[in-house]
Amino acid sequence: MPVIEAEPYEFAFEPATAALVIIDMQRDFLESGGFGESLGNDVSQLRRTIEPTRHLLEAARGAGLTVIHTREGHRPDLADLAPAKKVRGNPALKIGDPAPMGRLLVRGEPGHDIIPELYPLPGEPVIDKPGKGAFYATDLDAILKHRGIKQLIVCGVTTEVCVNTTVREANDRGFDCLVLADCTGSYFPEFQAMGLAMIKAQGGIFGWVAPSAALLAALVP
Ligand code: C5J
Repeated sequence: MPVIEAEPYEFAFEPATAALVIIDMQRDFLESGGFGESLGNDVSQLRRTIEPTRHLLEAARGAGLTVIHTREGHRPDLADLAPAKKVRGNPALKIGDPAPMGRLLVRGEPGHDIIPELYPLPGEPVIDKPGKGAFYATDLDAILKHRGIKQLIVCGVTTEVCVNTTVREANDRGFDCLVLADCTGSYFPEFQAMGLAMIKAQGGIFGWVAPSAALLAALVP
């Protein structure tokens, strides 16, 4: 069994029961004119995650790992959008409003789609989620259980929001999560650092953290 150098201690990687989960690498979060920028964020902060994640995705596909993508967004009729989520922060542009990449955070719009660099292959499940966590109101848990998955290798954005929420949900459901530091990103450097610190603190209370190079060494011997 390959052992990955990680914090707070080594991660015993079991490729046959592991899935790569790529969280919300959508145009709405990583490109100008989308939901992330509409909240006043500097989207360029996230772009450093693309190349290491692309490299890892290629290696995971080559090694036959289960690959799962998630997208945050809502039905075009917004029936699944909690009123509290819509008005939070009193933004000038709200979820569902027209923007340069289509209606913000709405399924089927160009901005809601995954960035071209990490586009899913046919057969790779894409989980559409209305919340921050990938388990809430989705079939992710069933898909993982049906495939016998026990470990999640987690990448994506943003570290302190959807990545942390998903890792906490997964941890409570009994999955071991390894979060890849260079493949996760935040609009705020201090939240990137603390978002990872909270996962690995207290003996790995939510999971493990490692650089993608540590996992690549096990995937591509
Ligand atoms: C946010 C996410 N930040 N994918 N969503 O609203 O982290």
